[in-house]
Amino acid sequence: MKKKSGNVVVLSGGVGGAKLVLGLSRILTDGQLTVIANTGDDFEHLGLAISPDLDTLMYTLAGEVNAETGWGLRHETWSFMASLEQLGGETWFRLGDRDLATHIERTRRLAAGESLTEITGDFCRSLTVTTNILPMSDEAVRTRIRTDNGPLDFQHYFVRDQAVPKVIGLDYVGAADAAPSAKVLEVLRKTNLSAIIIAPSNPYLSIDPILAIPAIDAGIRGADAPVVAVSPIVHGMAVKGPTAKIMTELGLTASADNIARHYGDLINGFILDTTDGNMVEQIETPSLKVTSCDTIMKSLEDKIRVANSSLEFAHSLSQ
Ligand code: FO1
Repeated sequence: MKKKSGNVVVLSGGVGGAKLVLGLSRILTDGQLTVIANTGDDFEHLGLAISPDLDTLMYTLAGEVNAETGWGLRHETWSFMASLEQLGGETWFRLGDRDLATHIERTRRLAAGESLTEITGDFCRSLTVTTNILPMSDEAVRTRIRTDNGPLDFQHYFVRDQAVPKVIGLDYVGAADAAPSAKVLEVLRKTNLSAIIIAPSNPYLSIDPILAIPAIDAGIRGADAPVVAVSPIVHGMAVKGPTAKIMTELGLTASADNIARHYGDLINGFILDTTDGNMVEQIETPSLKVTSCDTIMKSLEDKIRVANSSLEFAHSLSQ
C-alpha cells in the first residue's frame, strides 16, 4: 500500500542509488518523491550530450533498465557500435541503438536552448515515470579525477580506464560557481519535507559533486527535514564500484564509520549494514543517530525494505 507522508528528497548517483530510489517510488505516492541527481559524470561523447545517472534513474524507474549492467536499456541492440568499430571510431563507451535516441534527442533539445531539467522532465513523462528526477544543475559541473597518471575526466577514469589509475584527489569543475535549478531550490525549501536521504551511492564520485554546489549544500542544511545517509560500504567492501578502492587510495580505511565521518555534520542519521552493527555505538553522537539494517538490495522486495527502513528511521528523527 502506498504511504501518505511528507515529501522526500533523495540525493543519488546512478546504479546503486537507483535501487533505493526504485524502492522509495513503490511506497510513496506520485509527486512525493524527488531525486536530485548527480550530473558530474555527464560528458560530450561522439558529439552527443550523455547524462548517465539521469538516464540510469529514468530507465530504472520506467522498468526499462538493463538488469545485468544496471545502466542502459533492456532489449538493446548494438548495430551502431559494430558499424562505428568497423569505421575505426571510438567504442570504449558503449551506446546501444535504443539508448542512442535518448542522447540524440537530448543533444538536439539542449542545442535548441532548452534546459536539462525541462528535457529530463519531458523524457520522464514520455516513459511514464512519475518520480521527479532533477539534474542537480542546468549548468555544467564535471567531476575530474586527479590520478597518479594525471587528471582524467570522469568517464575516461571510470569506463575507459576501468577505475584502475590511483586516485590522489577529485575536483568538481564548475561546481563552486554553479547554481542549482529553481526546481531543486524549491523542493529543498518545501515546508512539508519529511526526509532528505543520501542514497548508498559513491560519496566521492556521485554525492560530493551534488554537495559541491554551494546553494545545494546550504539548502540541505537549511531544510526542515532530517538528513539520513545510507552506507555504501558493507563490512569494509563497496556494495558496487570503486568506493573502497578510492577510500584506500585517499589514505582512509574503507569502513562505514569513515563514510559517516565523511558526511560530518550534514547528516542527522546514518544507516549502516547489519554486518557493521557493532559500529553503531562507536559512530553515534548526540547529534548523529545511527541504526542498522540489511542494506543489500538485490530483489525489488529488498529495495522496498531498505526504503521503508530509511523512511521510518528519518521519521523517528523528527519526532
Ligand atoms: N558503464 C560502463 O562501465 N561501460 C560503458 O560502456 C557504459 C556506457 C554507458 C552508456 C550510457 C549510459 O547512460 C551509461 C553508461 N555506462 C557505462 C554507465 C556509466 O558510465 C556509469 O555507471 C556512471 O556514470 C556512474 O554512475
